[in-house]
Amino acid sequence: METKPLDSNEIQALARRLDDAQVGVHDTLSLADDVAVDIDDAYRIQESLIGFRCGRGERLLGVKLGFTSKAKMAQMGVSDVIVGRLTDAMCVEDGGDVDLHRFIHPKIEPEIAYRLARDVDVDDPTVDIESCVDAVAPAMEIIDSRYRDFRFTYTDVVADNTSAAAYVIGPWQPMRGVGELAVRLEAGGESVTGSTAAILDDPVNALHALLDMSRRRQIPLRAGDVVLAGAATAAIPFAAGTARCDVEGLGSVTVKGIA
Ligand code: OOG
Ligand code: MG
Repeated sequence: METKPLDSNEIQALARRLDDAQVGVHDTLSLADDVAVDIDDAYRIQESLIGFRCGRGERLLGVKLGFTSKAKMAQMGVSDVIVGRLTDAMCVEDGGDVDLHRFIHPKIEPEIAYRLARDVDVDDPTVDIESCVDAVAPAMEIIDSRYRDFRFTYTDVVADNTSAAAYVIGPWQPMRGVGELAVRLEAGGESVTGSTAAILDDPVNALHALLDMSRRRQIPLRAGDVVLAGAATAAIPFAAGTARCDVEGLGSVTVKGIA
């Protein structure tokens, strides 16, 4: 379907609708029910939404990839890699508490995090993104789609900053291969197991996917930024109590949901 790009007022209004849903902790319906949004529009809505957050004093701390594993693609019915932004308001310390009232219907998923040691010149075609990474860690992401019942289209979820809500990072280790490590996540009496190989065959490939997306979407990658490579398994509900993720040989990370 050919669509006309949305004008900047339309972009802002849709970003406002998603921002209101997040701040007011209420859901909204698919944007696609009301208006034709193409993928370029969707990233413009995400950018506008992040602008509102930064306008309230939030700081950008990194980026996240979504749908880098088949388990997530199958769970959500979306099969293209997407990118979203992480801010300090989403960062929870390892072992820390997180108030469940912040969220609409949170889920949690096991992730691998990378840390950039230097700025990445995304416009340099010869840049080696792997050499810009100095550390890797086990991590968890709390996702909280602003759409009713987590039902969204590909463009909806991009506009909604890829359902990003919170994240927690375990102990950083010097950068090394994490290509095929067993992963286990436990939360709310449920558990799920998988392998880091589920993330694009090797989470390091998420860095290459990120570089490509960052070039296309003009997303800066800066020294100190965190990169979430995407979930290794489907997400499970995040409920009151401790959630824990163990990654074989890499370490563990916990977070506690407070009702
Ligand atoms: C979208 C976020 C996907 C991942 O790790 O694949 C994501 C969602 O599932 O609501 O963060
Ligand atoms: Mg994720």
